[in-house]
Amino acid sequence: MDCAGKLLDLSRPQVMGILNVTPDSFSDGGAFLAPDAAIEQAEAMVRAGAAIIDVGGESTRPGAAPVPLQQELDRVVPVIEALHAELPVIISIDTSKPEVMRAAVTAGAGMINDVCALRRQGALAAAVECRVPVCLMHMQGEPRTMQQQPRYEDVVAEVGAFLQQRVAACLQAGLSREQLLLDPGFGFGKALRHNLRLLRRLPEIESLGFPLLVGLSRKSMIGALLGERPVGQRLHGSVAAATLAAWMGASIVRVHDVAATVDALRIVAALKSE
Ligand code: YH5
Repeated sequence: MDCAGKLLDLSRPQVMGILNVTPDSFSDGGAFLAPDAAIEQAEAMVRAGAAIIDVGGESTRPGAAPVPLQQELDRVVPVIEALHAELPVIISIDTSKPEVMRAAVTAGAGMINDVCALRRQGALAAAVECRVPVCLMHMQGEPRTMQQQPRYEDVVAEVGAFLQQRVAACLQAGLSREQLLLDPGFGFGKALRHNLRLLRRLPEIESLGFPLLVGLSRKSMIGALLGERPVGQRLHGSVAAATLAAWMGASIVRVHDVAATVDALRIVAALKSE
């Protein structure tokens, strides 16, 4: 897959490292220190084998408040410019705002990761202009309230139908098929049973015919399965989940713990090519 001139090898499962550029993630004072700390963290992830760095300036955690446009731009653009200048890695921009997509791609981003699947006003047009791969993710509801009462008749069918609709809207708007990745959106308006069913039946989402990206790292699903384990103690569960997701067909796993996940996916790749 061509990510603004950098090639992403999807013949084996790849790791996307999470780089949060929110105040709580680099809270050692002045905002202008953030790029340095962020670049150091990204460098470590690249050394550990990440193929993509996902830069996000808006928290999409359950209950999180929206971030104003200028603030999101101020957070992510300097970091992307610095990463682009210093690291030979694909940079993904985690945003739902069309203005941030444009600014990020201009600054060097080679992928758009949108948890709203380009449903925001102007996002489809922005993605068409950007000419980089786009990950379309499923979410039921909106971040502030999505975990209050998730409901599905058949979660796999409904997530699949939603993603298919978004693919159709993207093709209609002028995006190319080769540009799209799909993501079932673990934890985004889903109870534990929904997340488990989606993971178990990931091959049905894969059968839509697009590379899959999945994010399970440190999520509450892992905490719940380990007896309400706090977020700092979810490494092993997260690596197990990433391993299974790759085995079930995920092309890219979005994770906090890159080194451990890269090792695990090397085992998956060996088994898949047997
Ligand atoms: C995703 O799945 N997730 S942000 C709550 C947690 C831990 C982690 C401690 N962006 C995804 O990572 N983009 C996020 O509890 C994403 N797929 C894609 N494509 C949420 C997150 C997290 C939330």
